[in-house]
Amino acid sequence: MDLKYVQTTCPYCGTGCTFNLVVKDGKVVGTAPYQRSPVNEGRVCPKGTYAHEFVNREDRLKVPLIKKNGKFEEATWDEAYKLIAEKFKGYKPSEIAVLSSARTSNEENYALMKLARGAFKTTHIDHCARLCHSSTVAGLAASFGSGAMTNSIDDIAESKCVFIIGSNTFEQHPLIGRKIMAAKKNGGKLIYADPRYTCTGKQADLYMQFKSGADVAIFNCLMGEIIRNGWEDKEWIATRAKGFDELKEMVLRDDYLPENVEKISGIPAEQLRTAAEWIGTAESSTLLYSMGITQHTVGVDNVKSTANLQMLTGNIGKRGGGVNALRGQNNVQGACDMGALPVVFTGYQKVIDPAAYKKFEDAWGFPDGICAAANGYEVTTMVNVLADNPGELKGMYIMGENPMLSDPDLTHAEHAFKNLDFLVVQDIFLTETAEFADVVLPAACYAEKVGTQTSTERRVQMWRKAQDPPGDAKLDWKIIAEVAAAMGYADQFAWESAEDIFNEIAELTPSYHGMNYERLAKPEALHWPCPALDHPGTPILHIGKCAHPDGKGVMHALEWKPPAEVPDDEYPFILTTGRILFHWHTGSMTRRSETLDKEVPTGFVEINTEDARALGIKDKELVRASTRRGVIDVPAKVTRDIMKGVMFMPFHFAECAANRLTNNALDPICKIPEFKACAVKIEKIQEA
Ligand SMILES: Nc1nc2c(c(=O)[nH]1)N[C@H]1C(S)=C(S)[C@@H](COP(=O)(O)OP(=O)(O)OC[C@H]3O[C@@H](n4cnc5c(=O)[nH]c(N)nc54)[C@H](O)[C@@H]3O)O[C@H]1N2
Ligand SMILES: Nc1nc2c(c(=O)[nH]1)N[C@H]1C(S)=C(S)[C@@H](COP(=O)(O)OP(=O)(O)OC[C@H]3O[C@@H](n4cnc5c(=O)[nH]c(N)nc54)[C@H](O)[C@@H]3O)O[C@H]1N2
Ligand code: SF4
Ligand SMILES: [Mo]
Repeated sequence: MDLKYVQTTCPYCGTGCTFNLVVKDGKVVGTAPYQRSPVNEGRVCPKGTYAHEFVNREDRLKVPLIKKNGKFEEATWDEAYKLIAEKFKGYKPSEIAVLSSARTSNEENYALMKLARGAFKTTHIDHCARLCHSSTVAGLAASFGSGAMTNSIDDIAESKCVFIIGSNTFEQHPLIGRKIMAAKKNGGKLIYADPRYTCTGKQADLYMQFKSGADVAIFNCLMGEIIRNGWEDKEWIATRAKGFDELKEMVLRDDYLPENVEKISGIPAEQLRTAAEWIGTAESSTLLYSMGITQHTVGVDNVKSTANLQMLTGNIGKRGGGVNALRGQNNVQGACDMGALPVVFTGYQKVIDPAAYKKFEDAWGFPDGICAAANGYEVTTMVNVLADNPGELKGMYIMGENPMLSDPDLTHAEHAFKNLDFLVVQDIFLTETAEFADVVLPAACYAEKVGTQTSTERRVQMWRKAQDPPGDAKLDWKIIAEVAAAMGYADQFAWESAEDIFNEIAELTPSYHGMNYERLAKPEALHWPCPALDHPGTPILHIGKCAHPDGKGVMHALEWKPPAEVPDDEYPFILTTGRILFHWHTGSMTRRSETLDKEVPTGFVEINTEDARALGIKDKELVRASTRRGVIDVPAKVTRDIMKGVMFMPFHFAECAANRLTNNALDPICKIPEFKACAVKIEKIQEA
């Protein structure tokens, strides 16, 4: 048989595994191991194994669609471009909003950022990082001066104590899970804190179960214990940190004594003492977190707390240490790096910094200038503005996001999107959001592209083309360049390849400056910052000094605050939401993957066994879940693995969408919604 093997990077999570796509007669038919990647060494999780299954699905988008009288009709690319250009030229820049995509490459995010700021001249560009790690970007930047995972994935295996809080690593970053097992084999201890006894928790040496929303109290308690026992790293604090005295005063308060934090969190005081001892006395201790920490109205405080603990114990800028924020989507790190955020150009160069602004204005050379030198709206603000001030935003361009299932409080989000005058959605499938669009543009998927993506450990790796896109579907960056040309900006988007775009990025972005396709094609690729062609890249950040101008790390004294909505008589349980191993977000790809869909065909709500008994609910029974925002019917999954009083629901399933229930209360700094805690009522469905 004539098979071709094309090395590429996984299109799902931020771990950044490499595998081969198997190609037969010009079509992708399977995946096969690629042994030389230092990240996954030939292994992948189920999503990687079956990452070919959605690629050639019949229902891939193949032609542009234009909605006429409420119905989609097939159109030519020229008709679609003409309509888009006409509409967007008719709006003021401030009336246009753009959502970029952590599913697409760096080159495509850069192209869309340039389209937004250069051609549409709007400041309103953002993407799903807002719903994900915006707390990390804000919190770690305040602590260290830079908002990324500090150490490499490989480095986790060297740690003598791995503390995981708010990350179900074995299901959501499975190949990072392997490094945790390696650390255990090397004699490291594993501490796991989560409201659910997940498969990650089942590997732990110490498991602490707690009520969603107690994180800052837990961190303050651990730090109080460490200081009371003299386990803090006095030298690190004296030479590298600011703010220790205030932090110390806060965490030593009686409120944060283990017995008191037991009352807030439900974790037995003895377990808190043990955790503090293991973290405080280990030769090296790493901290891993993800959405359990970030998706709260106190998300930024939670993130700063992780940094506080790691600085206190001298675990920053050190092998086997670090604050390892596990980034979610395959290229969410890259989408942020590329400036698909409302406040920065590439490499976090601020739009309001006159020097950075001039640099991009000059380099891009738009004859009529670029966007205002001002900050734009975050995703969550866009939705609120649409709902509350109809007419303020009129046109929206969405590439590779599905907010009509991933946004909090979907009833509110739908009401908001209905207030748009004109919506363009560029996707690979007709998603819930695409159904809302006026124009749908069919895009090529990862298997059809050349490009780069940046994994959670800041490693920039390549996608390689294995087959042609279906029908008339086009590369995302090509579509963007052609929209720009239709608006009269062909010269600024005259790229011939993704590599041309990458070279433009490298030119304008100090942390990517030393990268090019030749260097990135090597199996180990490069970690940013990589400022020069002879620079080897930077697997570990903050060695010797932090990224703040004075080189110091900043400790923050933080008080614990409860979630925006807490249980009461009417809504007596805490609802938390998240993910499962076999599915991806809004299911657009995994629910179209036969093997994955068969594993878990629909949603569920996890209910503690005792709570279920009190409610008279049996396993697999359809129950009604309601919050102040919505009602859904969903099968119950009765389990001892979830804390009493807490319910968990994955958000992958449109037919029982968790986001009908969630709360769009936001963190005041980073504007992330509180996906991880709201108040819910669960009832038996009474037969009619
Ligand atoms: N299979 C799969 N993998 C994925 C994804 C996917 O959709 N499917 N998505 C990717 C993306 S974009 C992301 S951002 C990551 C997310 O990766 P994770 O953050 O690991 O995933 P989640 O399930 O959202 O939440 C993690 C854990 O937080 C716990 N939790 C709930 N409430 C709280 C709380 O108040 N405090 C704390 N500390 N923990 C709490 C939940 O019980 C859950 O086990 O996963 C990535 N990987
Ligand atoms: N309740 C609840 N809600 C949540 C969360 C939670 O924990 N709980 N987590 C939040 C988080 S962390 C995240 S990251 C968001 C994710 O939210 P979204 O980003 O909205 O979710 P996805 O399903 O990943 O959407 C990506 C879209 O990109 C399309 N796509 C894939 N590849 C390509 C491509 O190459 N080109 C183009 N043009 N399109 C492509 C897919 O078909 C899909 O429609 O959800 C958030 N929502
Ligand atoms: S761990 Fe993540 S990157 Fe690796 S195969 Fe699984 S989904 Fe893909
Ligand atoms: Mo995410």
